[in-house]
Amino acid sequence: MTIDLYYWPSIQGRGEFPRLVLEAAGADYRDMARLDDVEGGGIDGMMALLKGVEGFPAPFAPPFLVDGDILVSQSAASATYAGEKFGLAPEDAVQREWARAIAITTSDLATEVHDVHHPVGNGLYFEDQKPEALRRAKEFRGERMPKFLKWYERLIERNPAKTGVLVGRELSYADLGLFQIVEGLRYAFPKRMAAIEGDYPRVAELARRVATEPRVAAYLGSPRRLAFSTDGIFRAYPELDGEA
Ligand SMILES: N[C@@H](CCC(=O)N[C@@H](CS)C(=O)NCC(=O)O)C(=O)O
Repeated sequence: MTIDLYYWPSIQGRGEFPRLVLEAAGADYRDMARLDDVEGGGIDGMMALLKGVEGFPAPFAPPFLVDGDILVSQSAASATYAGEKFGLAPEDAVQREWARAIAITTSDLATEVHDVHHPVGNGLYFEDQKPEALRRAKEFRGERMPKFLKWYERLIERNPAKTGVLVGRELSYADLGLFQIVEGLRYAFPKRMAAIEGDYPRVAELARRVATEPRVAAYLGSPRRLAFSTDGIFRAYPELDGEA
């Protein structure tokens, strides 16, 4: 049965976390907000579900998945659901839990990245919160980026399987999330990433490996993969970047 992904049509945003999993798994899915010609598709279809339709809990915000009568909201929960359903998750119960925690931490990091350009309020333009964004960016680049990247690096290093992945033996949705983070940070903070990426060789190698997985590579080269932009979570504002 087809699984439906609901997210804003024109940005990668948080929708990219479940989307990457669906693509990497070769899942039969529909990207609903991009499908104006499908019943229940387009932005109107997404908004209807957000308002609440009979039989579903109304999610607070996209992304969310609809799989038959199951609705899964939150980017981390959606990526987890798709990963576990389509075999891109560890089998072992302990590692399955660990993968879930990694995905939620990745979602926390995405929020921190977003809050660099919107430190005061989501409803304000970046231009209206620039001094605060500059302060936040300095702290994010100096403290938070290295802290998160070091954490991922250690997970790979200390994973007893020694297969270069974050958890378990095989590539999982947790690794796909890290790939998206690395790509996004390279886009939004190119100078900072160039300065520190070499400190996290396992992270860089894992991101490279994800990008060359045949289904992921095909997706990345397709029109389905939207470009990063200054409307998404990761935004390339040069004034927020720096080597230090
Ligand atoms: N923690 C949620 C955050 C969801 C979220 O903030 N979605 C954004 C798009 S990336 C949105 O449309 N938010 C609308 C709102 O917060 O009012 C997740 O990871 O899915």
